[in-house]
Amino acid sequence: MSGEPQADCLFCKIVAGEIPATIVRETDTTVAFRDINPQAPTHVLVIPRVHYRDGAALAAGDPGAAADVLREAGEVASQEKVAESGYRVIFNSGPGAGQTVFHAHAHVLGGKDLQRLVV
Ligand code: D5M
Repeated sequence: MSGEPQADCLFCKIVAGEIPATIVRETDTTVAFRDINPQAPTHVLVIPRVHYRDGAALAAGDPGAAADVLREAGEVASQEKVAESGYRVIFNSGPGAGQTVFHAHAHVLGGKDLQRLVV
């Protein structure tokens, strides 16, 4: 559990503006930016400004921010014009699931057939 910025966290640095990112949307509680290694024509990460290690920890520690991340995932899909054709929202949780950055983030993927996509 946390909530506080972590000095060694890449996504906390993006929130703080210390590392550049291609930001597509921002709110008081979230930042959405393009994934550096896109797996689909639309591949945006939505992160809470607060630091929690994964989506479940975020929901437990700050349920409002977790809801904001999910709402923003939908807003990103609309803005990217993939909401109608269908899109996927993924939270990887733990190294065994492929999580590499331990600041909660939702992958928003769309713009191609996603049925066999793994990120
Ligand atoms: O997803 C972590 C994702 O974060 C992975 O798809 C690459 C992306 N990433 C890593 N560094 C950056 C920067 N600097 N900008 C944008 N995207 C980045 P995971 O679910 O942890 O595997």
